[in-house]
Amino acid sequence: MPAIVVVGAQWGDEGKGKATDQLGSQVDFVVKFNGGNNAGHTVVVGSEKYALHLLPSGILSPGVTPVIGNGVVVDIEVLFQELDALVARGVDVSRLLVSSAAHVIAPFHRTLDKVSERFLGKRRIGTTGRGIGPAYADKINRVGIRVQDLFDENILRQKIEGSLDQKNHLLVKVYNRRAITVDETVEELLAYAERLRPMVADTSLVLNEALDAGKTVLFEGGQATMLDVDHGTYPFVTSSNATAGGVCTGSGIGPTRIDRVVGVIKAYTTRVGEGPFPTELHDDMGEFLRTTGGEFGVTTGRPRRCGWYDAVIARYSARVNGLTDFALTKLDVLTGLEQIPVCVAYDVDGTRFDEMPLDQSDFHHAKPILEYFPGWTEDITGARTFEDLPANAQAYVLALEGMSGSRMSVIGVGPDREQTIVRH
Ligand code: 2SA
Ligand code: GDP
Ligand code: MG
Repeated sequence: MPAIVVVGAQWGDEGKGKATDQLGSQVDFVVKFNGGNNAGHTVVVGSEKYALHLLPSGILSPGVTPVIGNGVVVDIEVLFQELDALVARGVDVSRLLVSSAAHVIAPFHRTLDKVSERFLGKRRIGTTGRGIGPAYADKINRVGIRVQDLFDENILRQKIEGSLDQKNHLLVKVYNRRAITVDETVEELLAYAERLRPMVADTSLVLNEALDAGKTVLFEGGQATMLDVDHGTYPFVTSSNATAGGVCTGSGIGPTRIDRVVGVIKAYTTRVGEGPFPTELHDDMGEFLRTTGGEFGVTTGRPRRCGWYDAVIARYSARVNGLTDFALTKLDVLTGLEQIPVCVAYDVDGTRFDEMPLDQSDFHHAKPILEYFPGWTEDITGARTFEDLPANAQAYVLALEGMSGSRMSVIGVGPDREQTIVRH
């Protein structure tokens, strides 16, 4: 399997970090192709717990080359903080490669993200405040700063001037903030340039040559399908393509090279930030899932909104990502429930929808049509084969598989690397 893609099939935090890390021992490269340090991936290895943001989760596997692709937005200050923290814990980070075409999150992007959210008030997106949207907006607006610009002060200065041109007007006149100077931004970005230089590479070339040589490359998605700027619940989305299509544009490999696309999906659903969420629970059950599942943001600490599994979303994800299989996670969190509701379709003002509604307004009004499955009480965290699971847990997985549009090849029964069932 030379090129494998791992993407989130819901609204993020499905356990992509664990899935990527778990495949880490079998791959040569792990590539991030979208997003930035808005991501929060938790990886548990024995008694050690790591929270990764900008760095690919594969960085924890010895022998793997981690790659930050051109589709990522890089906050260089955060990059070095994260690298230093891993080095202090004995992780070898020396192989990291960063695309020369990746865009840079400047300090003013962070400022703009925070002030614009405050300004939006009730209409806010609920961003992570890391400057992701403003950095991607500059990229699309063709006034972005790229990693390669950091190595020529004159070019960097010109780019920053171009980027700040209209922003200072907005900051001063609309947001009532002080203007940001070109000098301070140049100084802040140049501070890291020399340290970054040896990591910078033509990552598209490196990856294509690796695939030609028969190496295995894993592409790790940040955020998820329903947060994708094109296919998610726009405008309540992130600003990148988190679906499998983003792999090609975000790393410089062609679609014909991809062999497997795994959609990571929780046995229930969570969302952090604003936006529609048909199966959301506002009662004790929601609190149960949040507490038992530890559903708090890895980057911001925000409590995650929780609800039941949504098969309409699963089918949609299977379709827009071309999934070859699902990795179902956090099945253990449901242990102890007498019955488990699953959303099989939506009721929108009296009309049944088996697929995602065409119109976003309909999705905002969607009420889940639920089917109920019997629960189990046995502890499943020690299960290592499908047959180790109690009959009701097996039946729940098979029912989800039947309605979700792809095979469930991996089942997570705990946060540790080892707490995984692989179905052959
Ligand atoms: P942004 O900051 O511009 O990308 O925010 C836009 C929307 O995307 C959501 N988003 C996320 N959703 C789930 N998990 C994310 N990563 C962290 C985690 C989040 C955290 O792993 O827990 O710590 O809060 C993530 N990143 C972005 C965000 O909530 C907005 O809805
Ligand atoms: P990501 O953003 O998709 O990588 O996911 P996060 O790391 O933000 O959130 C997933 C959380 O679930 C982390 O705390 C993981 O350690 C944890 N986790 C992953 N898989 C499982 C599982 O199968 N069972 C349990 N109980 N926890 C899991
Ligand atoms: Mg996360």
